[in-house]
Amino acid sequence: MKKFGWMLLVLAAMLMTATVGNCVEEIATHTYDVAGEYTVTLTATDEHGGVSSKTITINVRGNEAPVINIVVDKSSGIAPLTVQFTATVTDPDGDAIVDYEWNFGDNGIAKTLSPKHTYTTAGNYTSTFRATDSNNNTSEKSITIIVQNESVGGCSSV
Ligand SMILES: [Ca+2]
Repeated sequence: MKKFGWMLLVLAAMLMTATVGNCVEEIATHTYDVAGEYTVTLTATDEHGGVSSKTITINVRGNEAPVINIVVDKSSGIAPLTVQFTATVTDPDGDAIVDYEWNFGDNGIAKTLSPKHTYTTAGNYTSTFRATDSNNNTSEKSITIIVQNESVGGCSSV
């Protein structure tokens, strides 16, 4: 019984050594320039050659492009067709929107968010809104405007 008591004492001492051990704190800094998922592994070796490692995953997000929403009051009609365009633009990172432009697809351009544009000639036009954030990331969104001649689908007079 006494021998068993000594063994418990030795076991307790061993556990204490393992728990207390030597604590080493190292601070390392590293900058990730490119977006992606990175695995970081810390490996520590003690004086007896015992090795232990721990791995964590670092997720690096890049600059996200502006998010655009566009609305038109009509997407088809007879020429001359005046369309009210409305764009809203936000940036997921909170970057400032430094440049934006409507390109109406008929060589017409506007630098406002909500322009009106009149199509004078029949045709299918791709109207595109483009926005750029302060980190030079650009996105765009398009909508098709169909402009018809007056005679298309209408009645012809004799
Ligand atoms: Ca951004």
